[in-house]
Amino acid sequence: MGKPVLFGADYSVYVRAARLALHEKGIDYDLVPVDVFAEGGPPPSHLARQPFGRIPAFAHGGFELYETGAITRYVDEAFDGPALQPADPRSRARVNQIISIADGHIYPVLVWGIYVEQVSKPVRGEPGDETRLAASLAAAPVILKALADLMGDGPWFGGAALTLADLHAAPMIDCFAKAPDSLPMIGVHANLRAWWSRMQERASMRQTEPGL
Ligand SMILES: N[C@@H](CCC(=O)N[C@@H](CS)C(=O)NCC(=O)O)C(=O)O
Repeated sequence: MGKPVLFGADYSVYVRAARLALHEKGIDYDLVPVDVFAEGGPPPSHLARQPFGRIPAFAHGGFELYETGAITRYVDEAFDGPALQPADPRSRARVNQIISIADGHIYPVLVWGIYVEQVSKPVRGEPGDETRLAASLAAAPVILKALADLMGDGPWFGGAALTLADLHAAPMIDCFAKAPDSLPMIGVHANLRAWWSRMQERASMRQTEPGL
């Protein structure tokens, strides 16, 4: 059927989640660069694949797909390699719960509200939005506690084995971890701190490091 193709940029946390799933499954794939922030907007060829102009988009043997959660679940189910979703309905529900929390809370608050405002805008010479940053810093402990409570004894979000929950959360936590106040906030939760160390040691995380 040929190699799957992922369209996107390596700096994107969503592209990285999809790449992590491909790497953890041991699947050879092509990453085709797309600049959704290009002057004039995303290229028409990308809008034909992803009408909302977001990354990633995915194609495999004539089958086209967008929305990262759909892509990572397809990658897990359509290819050989270690299962990235538990079979048991309750554990699987937990994994899906974490992925929803990543989309609904980690991404807007820890990535956009903290990482973008406190790290990435200043690096680009742009002032961060102090009001948004303060609100996000106030909201972050609730998110981190929810994650720590759901992980329990772990060692992974889905229990004994690495799952898509870890792969969706990790790229976002990697951005958050670059913010000055983040590590003490993560450190309040020993299980989350240990998870983050384990995650950073994975070859897939190193292989998908943005800019490599
Ligand atoms: N719901 C989408 C979200 C993807 C997303 O927001 N990607 C970001 C990059 S991390 C993006 O394309 N941003 C472009 C924009 O906001 O215009 C998915 O799950 O794939």
